[in-house]
Amino acid sequence: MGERVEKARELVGRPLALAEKILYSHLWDGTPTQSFTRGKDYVDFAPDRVACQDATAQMALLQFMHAGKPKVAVPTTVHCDHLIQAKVGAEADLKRANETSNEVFDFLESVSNKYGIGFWKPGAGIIHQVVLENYAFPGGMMIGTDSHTVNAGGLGMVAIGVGGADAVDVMAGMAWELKFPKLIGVKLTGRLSGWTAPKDVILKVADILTVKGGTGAIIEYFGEGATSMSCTGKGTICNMGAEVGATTSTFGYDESMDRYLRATDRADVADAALEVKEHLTADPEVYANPEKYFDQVIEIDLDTLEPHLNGPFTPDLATPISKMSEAAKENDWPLNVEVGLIGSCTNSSYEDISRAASLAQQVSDKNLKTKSDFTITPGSEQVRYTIERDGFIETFNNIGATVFANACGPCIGMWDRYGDKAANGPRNTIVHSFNRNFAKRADGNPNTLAFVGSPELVTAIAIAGRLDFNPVTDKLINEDGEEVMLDEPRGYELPPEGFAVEDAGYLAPEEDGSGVEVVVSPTSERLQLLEPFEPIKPESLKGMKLLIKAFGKCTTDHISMAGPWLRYRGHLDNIANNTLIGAVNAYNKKTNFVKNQLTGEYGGVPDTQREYKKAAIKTIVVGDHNYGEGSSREHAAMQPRHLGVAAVLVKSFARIHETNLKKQGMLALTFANESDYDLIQEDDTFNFVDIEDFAPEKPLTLEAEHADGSKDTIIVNHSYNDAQISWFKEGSALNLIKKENA
Ligand code: MIC
Ligand code: SF4
Repeated sequence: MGERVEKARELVGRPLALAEKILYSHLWDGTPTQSFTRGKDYVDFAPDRVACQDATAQMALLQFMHAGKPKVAVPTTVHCDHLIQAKVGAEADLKRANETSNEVFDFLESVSNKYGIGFWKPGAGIIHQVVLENYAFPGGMMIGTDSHTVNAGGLGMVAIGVGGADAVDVMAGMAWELKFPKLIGVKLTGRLSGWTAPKDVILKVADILTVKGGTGAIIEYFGEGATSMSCTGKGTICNMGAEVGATTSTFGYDESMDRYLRATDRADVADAALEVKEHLTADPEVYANPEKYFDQVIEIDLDTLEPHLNGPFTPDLATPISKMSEAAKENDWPLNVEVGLIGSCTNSSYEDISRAASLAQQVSDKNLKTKSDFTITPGSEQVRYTIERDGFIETFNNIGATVFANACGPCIGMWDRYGDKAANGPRNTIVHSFNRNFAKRADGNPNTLAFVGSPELVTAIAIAGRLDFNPVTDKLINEDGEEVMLDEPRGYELPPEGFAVEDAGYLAPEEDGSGVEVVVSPTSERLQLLEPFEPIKPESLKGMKLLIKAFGKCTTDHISMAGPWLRYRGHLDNIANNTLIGAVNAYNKKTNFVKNQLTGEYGGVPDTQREYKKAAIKTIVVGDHNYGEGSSREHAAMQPRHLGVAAVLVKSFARIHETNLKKQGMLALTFANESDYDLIQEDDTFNFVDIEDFAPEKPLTLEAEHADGSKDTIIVNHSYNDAQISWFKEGSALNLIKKENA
């Protein structure tokens, strides 16, 4: 690493930030030979590891099976966490998941075994927590098929969320391409104390940057406030960097990381890191004069930072807790909090749980009664086992908590809160320490307002039962009718008696997996082998129809909803039946109700699109800013592709989704002139007039023919390079890999 960093410093001709050191020391070609322009140059990288979770691994591995390789080229793991529904509690829920999803778990286990992939069984924990505990290491680079892979930045990595097709590149031993990111520096002055937690740092950053402000950038945190914070707290901040669209976030190596590595049984990694520690943080000049080296600098003073709640429906709508009373009144947010949920991949460290437990303990100490329901989803079996040993689970049980399985559960709609009545559920408020709060995300109910806060604040609010409870200033009335205040949360950075676990839930693959058979039943409704996509022919890009013009926020949850649909993640044709059903039609403001131009009738998006497909007519999807925000799920690209959508034209894209569209051989385009979005009409027919000249940095021309015979010419931009244009021409990136390996 040292040699490569020195070479990079020489080529770039100035001191380097940590992110640059990691990027330049992971070039596919080895030692750097040129300096790259941030935000412009596409660069080939060689990540050290890959991680996949069950909901995305199915598609990733189905694609990998086509790559023609006997084994994965870099260490890879699969984690079963998303497919476990939270309903009653850990034990029963896990049992049910093992019954209902055994076909998928068996598939993932056998593919892992065959191709040399480490397998983490259902119940072992959530991918990002397990990665932080076992695999993340300072100065490393990894990719993962989940947007919150960025969590590993807490241990000083550059860890990036990608679609499955990107993971296939790396697993197949090929380079992984990324546009060299821009750099945002966040200087943390002061220190966290009292009620303020690491979560509040990222809630504040989300307020400043908004859901798209980090797009194309790596956020690097530094300053006294960074080094004085725990490693797992850093993980939380990096985790939620996905919510501002950042490529990833990271922190320089410090003693908190050393402590965490040693506590998680990796003294060897800590020792190795110490030997190269000057390369595991930025050059001193960079943090001394950040404005000179970063594209943007943000400063946050932790001494004055207040606890925040972000939401509802978007993670960047930040309200400091002291302003919540006013904000809730103004917006008519229900003040009664029905459920407080802590845990998830974002916030389930020993520190988080112990601090939350110190509040739960005060319920009995001060003779209070917890007003809201309360749930905990531990991030890993190791954390769960340790907090149980240390009595915290009992403390939570005493306030009537439900402990869900070590899995995603309520964070991704796998929360059976309303049975089959979710769609028309009542208007209500919940608070959680997860990361996303898009409509319907937790419980499928469009009328649930979810607010994101630290586990400490969520616990305090659940005790009080009110959204506007400010534990810093407000009193509670206890069961004796006395006024009491909650003491500030207290906890432990790491378990004083060390971590412990009986069965962490890991299965190592066989040394030689060539004999392992992978079976996919042709009649399965959960799994379906993939058929290669046919290239989109230039002729078919004339006479296209509009499928939907999406209005406002259109996240991957709107394009390919999770929750009940997670069960079809391995079956492209079945999951395609949810395509864009959450997107709001700009012409009637309804969801899943679009005009079929062939019949003039209105119907659901997937059905309408299947009609176009039958008639061999390609379609186009139009959208607003940050289209495809959120998840890494490539289903959001593969489903429209499978159904015959050829182009997605928007004001701007979220990074992973844009790449996913390109990888699947589609056209991902942006309006050169944003206001042209308004020119698109419901009955339009589209012609790409110069697609034959598709070339890097050359805009394309789209003609929109309106029903009255008039026409508009719309100039559209794209960010394809030569290689990506060949994905389009071959039908998909995978088709190209297959051709090259044939
Ligand atoms: C999420 O948090 O949205 C998910 C579910 O973890 C997704 C992955 C998926 O859709 O399977 C993500 O963040 O990438
Ligand atoms: Fe799972 Fe939620 Fe984390 Fe996504 S954000 S990995 S759904 S816990």
